[in-house]
Amino acid sequence: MPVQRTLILLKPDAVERQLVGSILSRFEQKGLKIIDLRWLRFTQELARQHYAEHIAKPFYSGLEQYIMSGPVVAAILEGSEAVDVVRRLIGSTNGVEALPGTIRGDFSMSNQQNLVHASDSAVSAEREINIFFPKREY
Ligand code: 3AN
Repeated sequence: MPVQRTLILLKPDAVERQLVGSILSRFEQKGLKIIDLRWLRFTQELARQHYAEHIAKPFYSGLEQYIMSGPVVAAILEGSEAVDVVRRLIGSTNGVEALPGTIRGDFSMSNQQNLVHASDSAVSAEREINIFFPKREY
């Protein structure tokens, strides 16, 4: 099984609700390795770059407001099949529908304030890692 890297964001609601440690520990307990980690605040430009595929959608302006509403934590996680493993751990987009045992299933009741972003493919992971961690020497 290929070792992959993927990008996660702990979104403003995760930081506000003081769930950063709990969420990061889920990934660590699973066996994923944190390769890099940083705090940042989204600008409008960064939101447009990161959520480029959603700009035309009706929920985009709310999404942009939400992601800019407070600090976030970005991290690179590494492990076997990391992209799919992390997507399964976070659960489906809407916290109301996400299964118990997943991060969204256990901690979120919203389809927007759903705590975590994770890259949805290897191609997205590479694009997103380069956005948030552009100067890597590892
Ligand atoms: P996921 O984060 O599960 O990959 P995407 O990529 O479809 O979901 O959506 C990106 C983000 O946009 C979601 N995490 C959520 O914050 C927001 N979002 C998605 N769908 C909706 C919706 N119908 N209404 C409001 N916000 C949404």
